[in-house]
Amino acid sequence: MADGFGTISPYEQSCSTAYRPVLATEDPAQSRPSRCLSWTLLLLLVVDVCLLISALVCLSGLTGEQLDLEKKISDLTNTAEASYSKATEHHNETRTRLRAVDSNISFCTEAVINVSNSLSDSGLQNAIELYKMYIRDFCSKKASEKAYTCLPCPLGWQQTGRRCYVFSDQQKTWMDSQLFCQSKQADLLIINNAEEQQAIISKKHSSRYYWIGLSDRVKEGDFRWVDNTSISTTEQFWRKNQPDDYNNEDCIHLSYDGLWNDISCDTQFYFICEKESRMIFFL
Ligand code: MBG
Ligand code: CA
Ligand code: CA
Repeated sequence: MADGFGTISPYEQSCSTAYRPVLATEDPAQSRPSRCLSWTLLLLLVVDVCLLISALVCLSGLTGEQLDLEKKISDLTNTAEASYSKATEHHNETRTRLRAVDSNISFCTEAVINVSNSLSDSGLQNAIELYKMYIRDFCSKKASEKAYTCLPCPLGWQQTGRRCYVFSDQQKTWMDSQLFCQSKQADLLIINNAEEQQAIISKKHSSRYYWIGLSDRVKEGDFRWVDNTSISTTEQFWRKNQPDDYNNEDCIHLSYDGLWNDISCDTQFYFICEKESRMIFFL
């Protein structure tokens, strides 16, 4: 067995993958575990060194990236700080300017009022007069035409020739209706002829009663329009057997069919206001 170079026992081969001769001088019972340990330690050391080297390599890379990142953050911080201080500067400047403008506003307002006063006193009045002159000239040429360009009804009123009508959307007593019309520079409707009677019937709501400007409130049987003209001067469109002054009926309304009836003036009905169209701008 002892050939100077030693022999390999099955035990040793199982401890290490590497081939390792056992010296003849060695006591195999004692040296086998310690040799196996040293080989294992050596292997561990090599592995550790490798790990350490790779860790160092990684760390050095990380540190480089970290440094880059830190630099970027610091650059950004500097830029943001610079922008902020610039914005603050602008803000302060704007505030100062606004204060200056503010103090000037009251002065400007006064100036504008003065200028507009002087304009309405002289220049503006002249301009208006000139404008009126042109309109008058224009309208005198238009007068022969049937178009009432220069004689319009107010907004919301219905126009038939020079007559303007408005049909109420609320119900009132006869007197309140007349007062309402007067507040619109109008009167309750006066029906002058059959043509107007027909025009009104065609415009009115078919299922509503409407007050018209006719009554015998002052003297029983003496029917007068709100402009105080007598009914005898105009055509009449009474319902059958009306007027009958049934229980003191003094005010006249249009029935569903548009024919006339006298009824108590305190009844609440819809009503029709009428006024003449006027030259534009009241020239
Ligand atoms: C009503 C009239 C009323 C009175 C009454 C007489 C059915 O019509 O509205 O005013 O005239 O008739 O019966
Ligand atoms: Ca009456
Ligand atoms: Ca009646």
